[in-house]
Amino acid sequence: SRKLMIGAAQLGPITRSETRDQAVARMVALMHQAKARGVELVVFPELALTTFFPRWYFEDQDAIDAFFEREVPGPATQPLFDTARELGIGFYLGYAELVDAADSKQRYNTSILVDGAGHIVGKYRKVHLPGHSEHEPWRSFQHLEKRYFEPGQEGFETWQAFGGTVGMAICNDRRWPETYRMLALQGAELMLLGYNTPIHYPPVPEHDHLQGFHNHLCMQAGAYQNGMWVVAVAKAGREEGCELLGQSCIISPTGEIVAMASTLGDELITYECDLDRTKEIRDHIFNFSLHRRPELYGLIAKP
Ligand code: CDT
Repeated sequence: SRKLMIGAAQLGPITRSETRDQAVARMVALMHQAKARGVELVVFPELALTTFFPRWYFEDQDAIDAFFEREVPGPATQPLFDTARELGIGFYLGYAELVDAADSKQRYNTSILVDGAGHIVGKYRKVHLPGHSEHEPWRSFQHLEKRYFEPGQEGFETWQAFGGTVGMAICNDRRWPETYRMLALQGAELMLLGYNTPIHYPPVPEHDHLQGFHNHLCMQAGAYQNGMWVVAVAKAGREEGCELLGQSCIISPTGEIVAMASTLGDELITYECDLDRTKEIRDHIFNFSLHRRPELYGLIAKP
């Protein structure tokens, strides 16, 4: 067996006035808790350094860019890297990335994977950007990811780290079966994901009571159908008047939830994940090389 002790470090709300230093201090505290519980890898949420700013329409580009990082590690995030090195704990972190070149600027919803020596192992830019790109004043709050971010062009990658093959995804990616399959086809044994999920979905409010169900439904199916561990971590609770789903969880390759957060605040849940358990699924029921029929799946890859 190949056991990896993983911590899912849910964050409670981050207000608009909260500084990056304050958010990072909360994450450093969770890393110390994690160390005391034998954790080797901590997963933080999507856009973990600030409030979930796509809920507001801003015309002033400087106001938008204030939520973005031009460099990571930078002054505010350096303590996360220092703590990783000091404790020998790796982490996944979601943040808004601004690539500020001389003649162009790109903005992505990004996550990085950092090892226990404080080195960046991998970077992922969100592929499935939800929401809308124009201001829609009829909504009680906006979801302007399509306005503020470009979709990642690198797609889904995996990295050799923490004794296994690791993939990353971000929030809305978890609702798409292609995310898991692209990672699994590259051997991912573990998918790490952060999310900010409003309970209220303005276009289809009759689904509001299903947010928790859909969250787990897609990830449990994705874990099982691809035989991999899934670690999914929320920014939760009432943030600037918007209720965000909690229920951060660790899901085994059999699709079972083996650990789940029970609050809407800063909370660490842990589980010792045996990466070899992926074989129970991938050598048998979903043995890709034996049973897949890609010659019949062409439509899936067509626009
Ligand atoms: N952050 C993010 O991707 N949130 C979406 C909200 C629903 S679509 C407006 C999600 O899939 O959880």
